[in-house]
Amino acid sequence: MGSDRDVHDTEVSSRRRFLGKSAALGLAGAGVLAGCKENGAGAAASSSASAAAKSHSGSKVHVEPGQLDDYYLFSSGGHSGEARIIGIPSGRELRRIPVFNIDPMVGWGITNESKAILGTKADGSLKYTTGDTHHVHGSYKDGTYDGRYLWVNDKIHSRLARIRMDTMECDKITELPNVQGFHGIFPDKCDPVDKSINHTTRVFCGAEFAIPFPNDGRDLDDPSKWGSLFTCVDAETMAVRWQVRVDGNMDLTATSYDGRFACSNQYNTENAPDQAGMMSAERDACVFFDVARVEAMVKAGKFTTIGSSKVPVVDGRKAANADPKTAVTCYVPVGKNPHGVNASPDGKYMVCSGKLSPTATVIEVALVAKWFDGELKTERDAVVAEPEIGLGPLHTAFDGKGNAFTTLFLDSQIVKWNVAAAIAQFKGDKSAKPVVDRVDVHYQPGHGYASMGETKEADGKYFNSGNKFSKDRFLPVGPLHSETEQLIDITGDKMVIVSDHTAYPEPHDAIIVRRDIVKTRQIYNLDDFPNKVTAENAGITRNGNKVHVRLMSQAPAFSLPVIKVKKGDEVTITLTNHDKVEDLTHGCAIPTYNVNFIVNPQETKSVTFKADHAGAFWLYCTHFCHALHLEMRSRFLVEG
Ligand code: CUK
Ligand code: CUA
Ligand code: CA
Repeated sequence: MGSDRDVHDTEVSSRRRFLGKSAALGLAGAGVLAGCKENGAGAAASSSASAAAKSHSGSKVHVEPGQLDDYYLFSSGGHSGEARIIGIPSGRELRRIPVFNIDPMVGWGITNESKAILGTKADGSLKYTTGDTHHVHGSYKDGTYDGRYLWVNDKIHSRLARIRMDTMECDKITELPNVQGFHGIFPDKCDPVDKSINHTTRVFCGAEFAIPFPNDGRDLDDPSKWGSLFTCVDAETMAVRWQVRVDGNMDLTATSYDGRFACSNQYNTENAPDQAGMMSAERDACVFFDVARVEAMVKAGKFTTIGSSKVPVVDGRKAANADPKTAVTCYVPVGKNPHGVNASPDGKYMVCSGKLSPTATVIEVALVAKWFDGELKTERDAVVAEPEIGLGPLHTAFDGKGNAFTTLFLDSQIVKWNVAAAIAQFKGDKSAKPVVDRVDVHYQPGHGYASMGETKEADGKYFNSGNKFSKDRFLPVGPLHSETEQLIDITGDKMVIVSDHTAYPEPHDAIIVRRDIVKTRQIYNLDDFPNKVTAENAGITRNGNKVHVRLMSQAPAFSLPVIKVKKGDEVTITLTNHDKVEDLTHGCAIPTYNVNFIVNPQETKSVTFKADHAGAFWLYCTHFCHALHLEMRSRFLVEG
């Protein structure tokens, strides 16, 4: 196996020489940038990796029938608009969480309760029915996950959603004002002023696209007037607290462990409206926000507002922040068009992956603090390392033992490199060799994430490579392929790919959380639902043409065998599931009326619709619940 790896390394480095820096630094070969690697290289990679998997996997990742996984992987779902839960190491998909999408399985986007969270127009229809989720992050306490919340972004409509981890359901969605291309999110880990508040109270949001302020049709032909805002959302109320206007754009977001900083990598410091312009500067930046200073500005009334939005907007542009001692922002120069910024678990560093530069840039958080204190000459002096790691670095994860793992999109590799060695090399130590190991993945990795890697409890067990192309890895299923997620054992010096699993297009980022942190409810609590239906209020009430059907389910029956309404009525059906047995879910579907949702044990949901056509329709249970599941139905009769 060792010689396989050596042969392969040679092959890869010659390919790198062949591509040269023009591919990394310029526009050369759109196909290369798009990840169209030649098949030959791919096939070679494939055979060496499967040999590695054969020699190493077995019991390590095979979770025996009846056994449980060690970790939860919480993943975004890309333009499916959802979030997902996967067991690690098995790769078994455990659940999908509808967020910005419509999901008839649970009734998301169909029930009144989910519509209220998603947001409706004046006529009661949904404001949006699509979403594009990229980043899932969890709430923190003491520098690690506390199992309360997950947050996920919607890039299309600039919304932030929160998921309760006890039920794994979205409970709030906030649309961010005056931004577009809301991409990076990260919760804070500690309060910037009151250190006794060492849990998440804010979520920071970076916006990629510049737009006119306000975006109401003005300045359409003058992009020089457009801009991007960094947004802070309250973790509990989900209200937008404040925004900061920046020079350039934002991409990914990270937060420091001490609570002082949020930061965002910028690939378009040029503020260019076109691709060539976005790649014109030799360096871009990672912008740091001094959170306490921003909040002091807001408190002191030193802000503006945009259009009808009441959210305070603080000026974080360079011209207004020339004096470090009062600045709210610090723009640290990094490699060209970087992608991804990640905090090391020791709290010391932020790592920006180069993307168009074959490097990663290591920024020391304490030096950024020094800059804000006026004790550092230039912003660039906060950079303590910039190792060459390979082509197309996108995202970096950590093992908690001083090593970083960066996805190389163009090289189709994960590179393991040592942060201390990179720093030594940067200082001039010629014997320091940062790169420890490389492994081929299949193919073109985007995000990579390590077990507990975004916490102080990073345990260095697993790294998951989220690959953008799978080609020959699975049975072909038509022109649209599955994505591959590859699990890598990172406990040893050498990385070992231990399994592949599929992913429905297209997850971006995920977090891997130890299972003991996640404490879910077994059933719902009846009293959590103000509109619950009990024996006391069950039945049909009418108020003019508004009919309220209060229904109960208990296996294997609904409480009403017949529900009769008149054509033209506005019908609300509220259904409470009175079963208390774990996993005993019932469904409620009405043919031709587009009603389709489930109620879990002790849960209540409702739907409202117009009975606009007459006839007999069987309201039936969709979720297999009992030997008499098929018989579990009521007659929904609409008189003409
Ligand atoms: S982004 Cu998709 S691979 Cu939205 Cu985090 Cu980098
Ligand atoms: Cu109730 Cu099936
Ligand atoms: Ca750029």
